[in-house]
Amino acid sequence: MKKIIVVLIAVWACGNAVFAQGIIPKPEKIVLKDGKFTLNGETKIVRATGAEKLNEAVVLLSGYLKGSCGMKLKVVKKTGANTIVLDLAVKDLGLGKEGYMLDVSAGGVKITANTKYGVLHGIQSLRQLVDASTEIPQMSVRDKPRYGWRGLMLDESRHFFGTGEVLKLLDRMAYYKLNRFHWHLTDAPGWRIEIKKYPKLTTVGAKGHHTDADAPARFYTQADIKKIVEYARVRGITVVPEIDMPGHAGAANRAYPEFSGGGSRRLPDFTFNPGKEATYAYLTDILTETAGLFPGRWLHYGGDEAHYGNAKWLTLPDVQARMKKSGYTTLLEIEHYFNRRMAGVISGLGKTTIGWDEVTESGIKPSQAIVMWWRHNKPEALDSALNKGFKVILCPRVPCYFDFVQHSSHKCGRRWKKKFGDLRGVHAFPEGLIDKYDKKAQAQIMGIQTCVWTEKIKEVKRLEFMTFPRLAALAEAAWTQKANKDYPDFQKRLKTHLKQYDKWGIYYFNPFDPTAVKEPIGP
Ligand code: TNX
Repeated sequence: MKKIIVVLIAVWACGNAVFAQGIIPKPEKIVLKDGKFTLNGETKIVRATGAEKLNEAVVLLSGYLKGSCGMKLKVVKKTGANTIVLDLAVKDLGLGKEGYMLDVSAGGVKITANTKYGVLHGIQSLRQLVDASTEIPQMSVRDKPRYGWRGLMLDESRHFFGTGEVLKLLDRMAYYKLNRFHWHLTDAPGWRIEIKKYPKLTTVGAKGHHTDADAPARFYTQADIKKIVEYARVRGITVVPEIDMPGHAGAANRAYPEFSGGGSRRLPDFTFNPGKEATYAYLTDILTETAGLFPGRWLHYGGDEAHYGNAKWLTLPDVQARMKKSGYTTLLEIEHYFNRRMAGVISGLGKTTIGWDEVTESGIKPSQAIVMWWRHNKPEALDSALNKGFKVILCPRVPCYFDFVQHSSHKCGRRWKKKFGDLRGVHAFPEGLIDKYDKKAQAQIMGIQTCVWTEKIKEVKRLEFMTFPRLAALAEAAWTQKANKDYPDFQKRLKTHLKQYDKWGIYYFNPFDPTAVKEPIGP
């Protein structure tokens, strides 16, 4: 009796809206069938024989179902009725590295994919179905992503959120099949990554944030980072650290002023000194330690906005000497020299460099680096990167920066000549922008990501408000093929997801009722 009550409560807690097409991002193909499969306390999870690589996925799935419905399902070896089977395909399914098949029949659920990444995505689709209802309509789903890079960048220099928030964000990214977490860990207000060789980077550099220069030091220890990287890995997410240079170096320069290249009145000590040999040794040490903490293929070294605060370079003897030696006459040339040299360091560490789109003109090789196109007002920068043969990640301010407002009524957040990133605009991206490129250029586009800059985001409530539900729209923009995108249909599915946000306690913007919650105003 007790068991029945537990199961009944569990079923109720999962909600009762049966909505098969409620999956976001929208799968490539769903064939709905008659009948249902009802998940209950007796359902068992099966990891197919030989698919040892799915052991972690089994644990993940069973945790999700417990979280969603309170059911602690048994994991067994034998397939049978009332089971959820996870399997790796023996023969190529034609769904690439991340695609999957999800079959719901009277006897249960089966998820099959070429790799564990595909199985993980299948699990997220199942999780969304179960979140909507334990009565799952019978269906067969064949799905794969449009782009391989589906990312979110979080700026934790301006304001620091901490391990708990990052883990939550990673889990929500996984829910939406996003697979790259780009971590902006260094900038002027604070240095957030422990580097053992240079302890002052955190004892001094981690003090303060964008709105209070005297706030106590907040940063990630190497142990914290390992935990976060591992949490992400299990969910199929690669963490990409960014150590910004030669600009946005203020926090590091407070700790080690000997490597500062000066700044401007508004941005003091904005740059590293690109003329000093010791700077290169110092930054190489930092990147080497960083590379050791992040097993992923990529290291982001910023490269943006150096001209904002590099006027002092003209007065530094080391820089003058370097310029003379190399025959440079402009600051841009020495900036490019710096970019090339540091990209070489990253290559030497066995990683691929990522830089903001300013690095395109530096003379670095397209085989060595990936460009993130962010200056939406400079479409020529995207043209140039593609022409030169770079692989590119699209994250133009509008509509990809989530520090921009998402609704005309919003008071806090950025706009660019009145433009901002509303939900529809995020969902419609990158159509329109990329149509003019030929096949070859389009194939160089690795994917898209949002960047959550946090000058005006200090509290978790505001972080959530700016991120949700736009993250769902971004995920669909990155995953779903153009021909399959349908905004009204997305809105319908999103309604189910907003209910899920309520259960999770997310403070989100409700596009169907813009005054439902108060806009949290940032600093
Ligand atoms: C530009 S994007 C920046 C960031 C700011 C952001 C605010 C980029 C490469 N640089 O430093 O935080 O705008 O929207």
